[in-house]
Amino acid sequence: MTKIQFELDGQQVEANAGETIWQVAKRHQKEIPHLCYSPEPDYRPDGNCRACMVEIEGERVLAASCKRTPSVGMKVKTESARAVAAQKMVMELLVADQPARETSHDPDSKFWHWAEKVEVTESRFPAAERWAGDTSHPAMSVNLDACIQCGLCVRACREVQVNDVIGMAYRNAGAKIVFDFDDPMGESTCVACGECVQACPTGALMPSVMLDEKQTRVTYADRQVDSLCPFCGVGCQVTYQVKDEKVIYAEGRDGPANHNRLCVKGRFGFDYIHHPHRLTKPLVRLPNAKKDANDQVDPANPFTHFREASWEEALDIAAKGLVKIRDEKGVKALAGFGSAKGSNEEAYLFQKLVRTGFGSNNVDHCTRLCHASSVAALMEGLNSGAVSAPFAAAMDAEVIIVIGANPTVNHPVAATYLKNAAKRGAKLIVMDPRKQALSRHAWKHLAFKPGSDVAMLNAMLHTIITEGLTDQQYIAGYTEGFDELAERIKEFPPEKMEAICGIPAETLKEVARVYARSRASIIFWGMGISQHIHGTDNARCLIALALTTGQVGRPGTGLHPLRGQNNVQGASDAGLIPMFLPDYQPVGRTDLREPFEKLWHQDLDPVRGLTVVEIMNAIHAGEITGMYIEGENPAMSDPDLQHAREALAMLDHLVVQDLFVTETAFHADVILPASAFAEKSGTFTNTDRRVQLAREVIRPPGDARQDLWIIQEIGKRMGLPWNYNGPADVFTEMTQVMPSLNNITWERLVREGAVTYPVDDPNKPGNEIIFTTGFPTESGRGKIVPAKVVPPDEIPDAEYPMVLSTGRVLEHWHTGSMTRRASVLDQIEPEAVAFMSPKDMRRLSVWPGDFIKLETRRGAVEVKVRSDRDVPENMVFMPFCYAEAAANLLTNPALDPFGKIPEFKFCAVRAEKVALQSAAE
Ligand SMILES: Nc1nc2c(c(=O)[nH]1)N[C@H]1C(S)=C(S)[C@@H](COP(=O)(O)OP(=O)(O)OC[C@H]3O[C@@H](n4cnc5c(=O)[nH]c(N)nc54)[C@H](O)[C@@H]3O)O[C@H]1N2
Ligand SMILES: Nc1nc2c(c(=O)[nH]1)N[C@H]1C(S)=C(S)[C@@H](COP(=O)(O)OP(=O)(O)OC[C@H]3O[C@@H](n4cnc5c(=O)[nH]c(N)nc54)[C@H](O)[C@@H]3O)O[C@H]1N2
Ligand SMILES: [Mo]
Repeated sequence: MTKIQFELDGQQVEANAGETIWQVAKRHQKEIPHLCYSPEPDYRPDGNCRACMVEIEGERVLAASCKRTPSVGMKVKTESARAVAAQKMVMELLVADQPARETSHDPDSKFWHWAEKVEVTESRFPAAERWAGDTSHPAMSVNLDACIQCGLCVRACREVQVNDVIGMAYRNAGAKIVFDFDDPMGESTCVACGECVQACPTGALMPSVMLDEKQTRVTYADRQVDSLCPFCGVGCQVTYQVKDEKVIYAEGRDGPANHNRLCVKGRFGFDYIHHPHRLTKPLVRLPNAKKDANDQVDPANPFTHFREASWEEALDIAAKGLVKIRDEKGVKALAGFGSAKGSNEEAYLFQKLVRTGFGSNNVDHCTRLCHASSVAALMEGLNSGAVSAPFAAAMDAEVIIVIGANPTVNHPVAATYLKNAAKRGAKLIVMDPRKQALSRHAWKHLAFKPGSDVAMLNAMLHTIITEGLTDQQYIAGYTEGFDELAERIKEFPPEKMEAICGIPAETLKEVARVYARSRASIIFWGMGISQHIHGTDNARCLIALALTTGQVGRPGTGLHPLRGQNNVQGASDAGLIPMFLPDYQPVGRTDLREPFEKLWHQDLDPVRGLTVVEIMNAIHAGEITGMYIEGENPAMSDPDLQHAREALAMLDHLVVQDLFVTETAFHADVILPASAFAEKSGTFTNTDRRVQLAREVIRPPGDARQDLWIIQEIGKRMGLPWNYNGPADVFTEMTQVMPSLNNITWERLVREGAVTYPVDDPNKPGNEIIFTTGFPTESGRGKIVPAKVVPPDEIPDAEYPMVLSTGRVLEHWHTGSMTRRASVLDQIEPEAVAFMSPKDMRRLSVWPGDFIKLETRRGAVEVKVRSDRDVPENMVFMPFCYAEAAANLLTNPALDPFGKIPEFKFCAVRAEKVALQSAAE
């Protein structure tokens, strides 16, 4: 691209292609006033506020430098008398309409900083009449008297996050920003991502926590710390503002995954760490407190059954109980659940504790309930468990398939990129029995029958193969197993699959053609694919789609299972899996086990351990009697909770390490108070394979301690010669046995913040796109594995006629332990709800807000019902975050044979209206 030479304030300068005058000036250390323009994050310039006017020689009118690009030989003056006078005049006109700085909503805003810099903080002009404020939202305040109609919030809402809630209404002096149809913000469809608040230059939109009742800013941070968001696998980088050792606000940073964007949880969901229920002292079970699966923790009084203890005492009891079982009953009588909410270092140390201290491979974590089946299929086909390309690759794609995932709810910041891509013209295809917010941006939404993914995807493969839409060169060069697929797929013509999946054959063909023919197609998937007894088969079909069409390994193509927890990728890589040592080395392979035995100075168990649900079954069978659970809440997250809770209550010895007395901790013998995300340093690996550094923002409360320290203390007391000096030390050990971390050092992470693996060179960035030339399998080829159509385990019948599907809501995290203690999130979604189609509600004669009873073969709950047109007929959708109506009392524990994942997404349920008195009980 050619560069453009021009003159800036008498100096010869060069502009890159597309660069604006403002940007060139900035590069030359000149900052021109700007209000409606946001260089960081880089929003589309609009040029409406006119604060950035500059003089261009030979032009009669001044130009907005934020928008204007220079041409060759142009002479620009940013500091001429005319330019400065214009900049000042703009400011003076705007100041006239603002509340005075002392009483303004944010005297520290960008607006007042610029007013000060251009020396115009007072105005000769009369103030216009202003719109009233709006405090209807629990997290954000709207004060329109400070609004300068710069439109940044509109761009934030429409162009960046693509939520389309904020608009500019009315004209001229009466113009104002509105939410939806001029609704109060709190009643609008706003999803509280807060992008507008972060963008607003004047304090017209502000986080309510900073304001007093007069809407004047009273809160200023003492300091700020750069870290990450604790919630999902997107891995947003965040700056936390701290006052009096409390986190008061979170802002998005320009991380590689989020580029300043956040969602409601990341921005407003951090205060669970300050909740009065936080554990601040080790707790030991009272001798007379019997364990009873039917006894539930009382949220108002969570500490009954326990007494406080010193760390010495608690750790001794915790470790001695484990040692006793190990020595008396054998190493297989113990098991451990590590955490995908913890760091890589914690995960690594936890699995090392189980493998060397407990003595077996009975270690697992929530990945088993999550993408275990996807990983089983990916390992089988590609010998890799990670994504082939980052989610932002969607921006380079022509066709984007989102199947069995609901990213605007579960990966909201990743979803913004999918929406950006769709706006730019990419064809978005959403495949989900339920409609969702993304459907509105989609070229097609295929609302197929739940549990019929294989039928639908096989029909697509059938079309691709019979119509010759395969990439023969790719198949020949990089794959194996195609001929078998071609043979087997004959059984699955679209015309036949139509009846099973409910999508017309013509639509299936059309979608198949579009996916196969496009220059670049990418597939994103989630729990709708993985959480089935045929989850591995579902994922096999997606892999086959990519391999037969060569839609992988190039920009804009790929396979991306959207990883859930903030560190589920890292925890899996670090070996929190019963069949794999770190970096997916099978425990049974003597040659691959050896390096670990050498490094850890110990022989290791060559037999695969038990998985999450298998461990619960083994407890019932009397085979496992002791457990250590760190940062998981199986008494809410496992399927068939009654069974799981009975297992937890049956244990002779249970050690739980958490932030709260969770439903799981309630059954513990010892509870160890741990550090929350914001209270520790460590590395976390996001869904894109980015290893990112989190920094300790504040100290853990009271006597709560670092997870890493606690795991180490348990290890020492079980006889391990451990002496780690902190996370950097553990990370360094990990790099010795984990080739995935080659060329990533702690120092590099401190310097760069994030590095994507695999990395070829200490000085080069990591590889965002992998499988560019084949796969890390023995043959170097990707294996295509055909899948048969298997129906879900429990089909609706006369007794249980509807389908129960479970999942998530935007504001809550899994078992609710964190988000139901986050004040803003709990205010937005305060009570247990199930979602149903208006038609089914009419059939059951229930109104929104009525209680319904949901009953399956395993249990029953009563819950409020909400009408939702996105839910198909004959389905109930329920989030599993509500302890008072726990969805998992209902779910089916039947497992996928390969990934051992339960069928959370499908079981048979009966729904009925609850008589009023029963609901009130
Ligand atoms: N707000 C919030 N965000 C989260 C989480 C949270 O708890 N709360 N959890 C995180 C974690 S760990 C994970 S794993 C991710 C999960 O993120 P997602 O995978 O998006 O999660 P779900 O909502 O469980 O399920 C996704 C979709 O599967 C659809 N589905 C149901 N049955 C079928 C089917 O038979 N076939 C297909 N194809 N689809 C079906 C559902 O309608 C639903 O829209 O979210 C992460 N993000
Ligand atoms: N019905 C149904 N059930 C499901 C699913 C579904 O879609 N439907 N999805 C499944 C999926 S995908 C997943 S990933 C699992 C999630 O299942 P879990 O991992 O059991 O759920 P979380 O609520 O995330 O549990 C995390 C626990 O760690 C604690 N914690 C948070 N931070 C820290 C920390 O830094 N240190 C320590 N020590 N503790 C911490 C929290 O308080 C909480 O108790 O649920 C599964 N269960
Ligand atoms: Mo998950």
